[in-house]
Amino acid sequence: MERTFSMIKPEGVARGLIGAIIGRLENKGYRIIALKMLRIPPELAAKHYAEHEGKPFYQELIRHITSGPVVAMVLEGPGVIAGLRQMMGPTNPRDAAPGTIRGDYALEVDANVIHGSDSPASAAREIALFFTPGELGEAMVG
Ligand code: DAT
Ligand code: MG
Repeated sequence: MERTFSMIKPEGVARGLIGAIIGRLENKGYRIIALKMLRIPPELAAKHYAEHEGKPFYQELIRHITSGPVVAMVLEGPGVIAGLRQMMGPTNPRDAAPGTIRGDYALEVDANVIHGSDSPASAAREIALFFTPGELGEAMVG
């Protein structure tokens, strides 16, 4: 069964959108197999967004994602990696259609309320950054 990593960003938490966003994901049929609220430390933010290092928006991206608590989760379901990206809508909420999460809840690219892994490799990498095997319900070795 496919898994992906998702995160409600600080502005989504601050605006009280946790329930609305998670409700959509559960209504779709995706299963939440791990969930936590945390304030992301700068080192973890840098690892999570390593692909964007050096881009003009990188410093602001790190400042923003570490600015307040996020809700990080692992979702499971058939086709969940691409399916979540479809539910999120495009990166820039101005391009996102009504009915998508970014289309319904966001206005600007630097505050687009939700993250979702963009590929199987990203999903595996990001899940491992945020969750231990034990937190994923997997057997612990030793
Ligand atoms: P996505 O979050 O849709 O996977 P991404 O990986 O290209 O998009 O970028 C990561 C985040 O960086 C994105 O959610 C918001 C921010 N970002 C991307 N492009 C940006 C830009 N041109 N200006 C400001 N922030 C940007
Ligand atoms: Mg991305």
